[in-house]
Amino acid sequence: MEFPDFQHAITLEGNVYFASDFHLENTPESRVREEEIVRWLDGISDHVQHLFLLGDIFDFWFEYKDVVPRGYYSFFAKLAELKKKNVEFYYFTGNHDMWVKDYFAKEFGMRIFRQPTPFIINGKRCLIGHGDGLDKRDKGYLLIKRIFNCRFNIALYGALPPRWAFAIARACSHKSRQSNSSKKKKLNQNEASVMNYIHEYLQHSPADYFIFGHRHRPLEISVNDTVTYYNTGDWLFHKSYLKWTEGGIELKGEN
Ligand SMILES: [Mn+2]
Repeated sequence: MEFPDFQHAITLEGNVYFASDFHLENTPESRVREEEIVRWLDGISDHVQHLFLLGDIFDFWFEYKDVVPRGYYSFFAKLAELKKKNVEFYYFTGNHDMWVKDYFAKEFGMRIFRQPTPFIINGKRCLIGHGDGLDKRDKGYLLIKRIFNCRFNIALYGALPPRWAFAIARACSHKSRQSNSSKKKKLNQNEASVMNYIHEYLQHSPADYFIFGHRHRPLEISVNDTVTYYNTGDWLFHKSYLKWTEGGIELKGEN
């Protein structure tokens, strides 16, 4: 398990927003969700300077050399508009969109991150990530993640006709969501593993804030007197996000 420290942290200042787990897909329900997200982005467009997308933005994403998945036109149009206003984007890939390659970097100038990464934001040390695979005891998941991240395997998958590739992905994604929603015990275990990671991290390096997604629960947890763990929640149920402006940090959304 790696504990990246703040020696080479990326430093930024200003109005910063964080959101995750939109789980956009090519369905009517997702279109409704997409419009809600676009309205939210529209509402913050006059003062947002940095936008962090903390993963699982798409329920499944796979980009081919000449082709990207259908849909998401309004979302992309809004991102393009924000880019024109010089908003900086930071895209952390999640377990559902780990196969993001260079499309978002090239089209929207996004910086892509695949691991928890240290930032110094408005003077505070923040460790930011999607938040999956933080439990080193979860060997099964970490192995699957390694297999899926292997370049050769990605190339093999890319050789499948898109119709098969997306059918397989849809089946896997729905299965994983079913097992996640039915096992409350697992949810609490996941919470404990995030807290374990944070405590271990703090033994290695000081930090002020830990900001993750993935859990689909908006959370603000005091780790101790000076350290806080925020979870951005999701847009399937909570429409939640983290807002960091001159007034401080606020977790917004439907709880
Ligand atoms: Mn996730």
